[in-house]
Amino acid sequence: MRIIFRYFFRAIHYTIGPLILLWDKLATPVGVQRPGEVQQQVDSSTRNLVLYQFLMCPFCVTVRRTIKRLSLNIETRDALRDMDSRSQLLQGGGQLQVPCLRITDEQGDVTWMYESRAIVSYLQAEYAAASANAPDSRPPPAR
Ligand SMILES: N[C@@H](CCC(=O)N[C@@H](CS)C(=O)NCC(=O)O)C(=O)O
Repeated sequence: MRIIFRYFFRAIHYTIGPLILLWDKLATPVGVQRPGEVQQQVDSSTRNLVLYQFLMCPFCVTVRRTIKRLSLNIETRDALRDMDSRSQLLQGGGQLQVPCLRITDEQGDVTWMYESRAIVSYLQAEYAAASANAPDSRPPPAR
């Protein structure tokens, strides 16, 4: 069963992957604009996050698009090609599955968050409010 999954993901990787990347390039989401000091606070908070990912993984594309939409500066590490990142993910998180968001809290405790949906929900819960105050996302004034 494992081998079937492996070949299935490999097939996605080399066939659908490039198409997804092309679509992502052509329809790149527009990031929210925040006032400088709000963006600085957001940047300082996202310094504690690292996204382990594969370039052509569709689940990773979903997370990267959310990151783009929310204008977050999050370090990404390629767990396919970069062997150090791959072993960090495996040793820290326990599974070689991407996307995985490494969250380090103020006490230095680390959480390895798997599942694209969980990661998107987490990012939205943490950072969409900071976007809501941004001038570009305010509703236009009533006439
Ligand atoms: N349900 C997961 C699926 C993630 C997933 O299947 N990722 C694939 C890459 S597209 C993976 O990590 N495969 C492991 C491997 O290729 O070794 C999610 O939504 O994040």
